[in-house]
Amino acid sequence: VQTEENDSNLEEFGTGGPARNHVLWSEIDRVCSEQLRYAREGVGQGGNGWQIFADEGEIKMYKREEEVNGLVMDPLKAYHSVNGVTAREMCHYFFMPEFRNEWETTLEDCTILEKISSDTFVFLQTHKRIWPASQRDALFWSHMRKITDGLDEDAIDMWVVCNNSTEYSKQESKNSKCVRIFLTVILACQTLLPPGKTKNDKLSRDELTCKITYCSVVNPGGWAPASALRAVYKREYPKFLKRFTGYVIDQCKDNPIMF
Ligand code: 18C
Repeated sequence: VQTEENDSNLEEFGTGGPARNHVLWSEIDRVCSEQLRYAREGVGQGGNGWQIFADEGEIKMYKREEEVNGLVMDPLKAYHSVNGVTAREMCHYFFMPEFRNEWETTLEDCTILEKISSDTFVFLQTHKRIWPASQRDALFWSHMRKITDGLDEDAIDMWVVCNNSTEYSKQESKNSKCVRIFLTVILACQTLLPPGKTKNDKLSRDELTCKITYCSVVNPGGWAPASALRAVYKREYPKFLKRFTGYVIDQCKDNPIMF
């Protein structure tokens, strides 16, 4: 990961902090709230277009088949539940760029274009090429915050990371043949404890459960055959969720619990 701009703001995570004064802040705040509302909407009983496409243990992945001007833009909604980590830990490893290469299998290069604050960065990512399609890249802001209202009844805390494409930084692709994709992603995590326990109790990691909702919409930016694209995400999304959560569990297992 390369850093092109540095800023040493060290405010508390999830407060907005200095990011509040940034030109992107109103968009970041609005999109995070919208995405959180969207993540909380269920997938219903199949009547509203959500179809399950991956069902492996705790992982359930749903898509809605949508095309705009012939481009596949199927929204994805995935659920998972893992033991041994907190919501904050899960979001921390998703958000912090220094870990990304270790779990993100489609990544070729990740550059931090701007550190708006310690919980808000702008990234330019180049992804691996799938022959014969053009290589893709993405320019997006990423924001991590703590959520204090509307938690599930059994949850003790909630953290989210929201990623959303932006054109605010007119950064060109690193490779002139790259097609820019547009993404909107939310990772929403809640921590659950055994009945009667609180985070002030002495806890072991096997008493922690992290309930995850991951939603994404990726606009491929330029034409790609629908069947190939659907085959790619059917393979890549379950691979991502298993690998990422497994990575976080492994990183955290010998560390003190971070709420
Ligand atoms: O959310 C995830 N990661 C975050 C941090 O990186 C961030 C990034 C999201 C990028 C998602 C889009 C990546 C597209 C890359 C092209 C595919 C390369 C595959 C290479 C395989 C060897 O939010 C986790 C993201 C999990 C990504 C799953 C794959 C989604 C595929 C979407 C298809 C996009 C069009 C590609 C055109 C290919 C045509 C056949």
